[in-house]
Amino acid sequence: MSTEVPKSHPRYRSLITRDKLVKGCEAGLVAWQGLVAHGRGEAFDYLLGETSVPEALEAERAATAHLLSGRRTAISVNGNVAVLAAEEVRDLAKVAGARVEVNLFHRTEERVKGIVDLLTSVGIPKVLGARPDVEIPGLDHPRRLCSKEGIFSADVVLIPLEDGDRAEALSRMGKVVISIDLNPLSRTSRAATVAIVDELSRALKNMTSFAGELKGQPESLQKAVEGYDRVRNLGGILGRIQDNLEASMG
Ligand code: PTJ
Repeated sequence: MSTEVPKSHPRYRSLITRDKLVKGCEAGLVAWQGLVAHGRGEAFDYLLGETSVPEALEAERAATAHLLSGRRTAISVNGNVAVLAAEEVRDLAKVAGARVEVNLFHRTEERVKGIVDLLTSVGIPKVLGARPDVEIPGLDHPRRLCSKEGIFSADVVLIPLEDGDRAEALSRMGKVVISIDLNPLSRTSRAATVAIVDELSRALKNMTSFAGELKGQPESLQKAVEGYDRVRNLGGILGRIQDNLEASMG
């Protein structure tokens, strides 16, 4: 159930996003646990000023350069990602030539089908994940199930809102792993090759614009990849959170 949110409400965008997730749960697309995960993300976004901080932009540029340089690339989509950013996934996949694959932690065939249908309805021509044909080694939960044509054979994988387990397993497979996770302390952010600490929709939109800028520019691609250092970048993010907290204490 949700109340009509007036546009004048100071937290309008945040409330609308929550409503989308609640409706996604009611429609069987978002796992109930996705609401909890969103709340954690929101808290970190608040601490970062609800904006794409310079470190996030640097990581997004590096991540886009990896996507554009990859031999075979894939974007993994779960329930939260589909409901919050189906169009942004479509736009980035198109410009980067990436495959799109549904991969769920709380997997049921109904949820997979609903999410595939949603992604197809926004114009993604081929959505993988409904018929997994291979398993990611070292994982015991349903996220191990994937498609040979997509995530399994990709050398660069974008995993928004992921659990740390699979991020580590994909890294062990030698892939370039790009995470989008507002929690800079998560195992996912620490296991990724490039850890984007930014809100999902903002991050995907920024990456799509970077792709337009970097495409066909081999020197810029190389510079963006080589100039990024995950540990330094995450340290910068934590420094910003600390500064924001200190500033708010007056
Ligand atoms: O759809 P399913 O079944 O695959 O399940 C999806 C969830 C998200 C429930 C599942 O992957 C999960 O439990 O994820 P975690 O381990 O809670 O990790 C999600 C991470 O995403 C958390 O660290 C949050 O801080 C972060 N997060 C949540 N919402 C956003 C976000 N980061 C960026 N943008 C968001 N909108």
